Amino acid sequence: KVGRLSRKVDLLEGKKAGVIARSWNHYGVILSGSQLMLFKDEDWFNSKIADLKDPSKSTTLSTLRPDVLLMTSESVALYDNNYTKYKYVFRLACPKGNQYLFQAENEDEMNDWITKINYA
Ligand code: I3P
Repeated sequence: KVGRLSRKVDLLEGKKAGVIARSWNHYGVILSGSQLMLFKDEDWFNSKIADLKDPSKSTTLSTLRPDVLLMTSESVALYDNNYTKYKYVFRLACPKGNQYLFQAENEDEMNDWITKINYA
């Protein structure tokens, strides 16, 4: 799945993350199997997504270097109804106690990310 998400870091190893990590950042996102790849530069991201679809380019997924790489196989994505500030936000809880909040573009997208992350 390819799309766009904003993310903030909520917990690091079970402890409230510092103020810098808590701010929201926008990313272009690829979920490939259980790899969640986050890319900061949207223009670069869009051009690479176009290249991936173009057989005359030799771009492959494994050549892309994400700014953030999260392995989701042992993680759980869930809707968090305690978080009410923004809509379409879900929580990703990772095994070592890191937790992230992700904001999707709409409700369908949020549900699709949750499903695909959990079943990947
Ligand atoms: C954070 C920023 C985030 C906010 C977070 C702030 O400050 O305002 O939007 O999260 O609150 O710490 P900064 O811009 O200085 O990084 P929410 O949008 O989720 O409220 P938090 O510390 O309560 O997570």
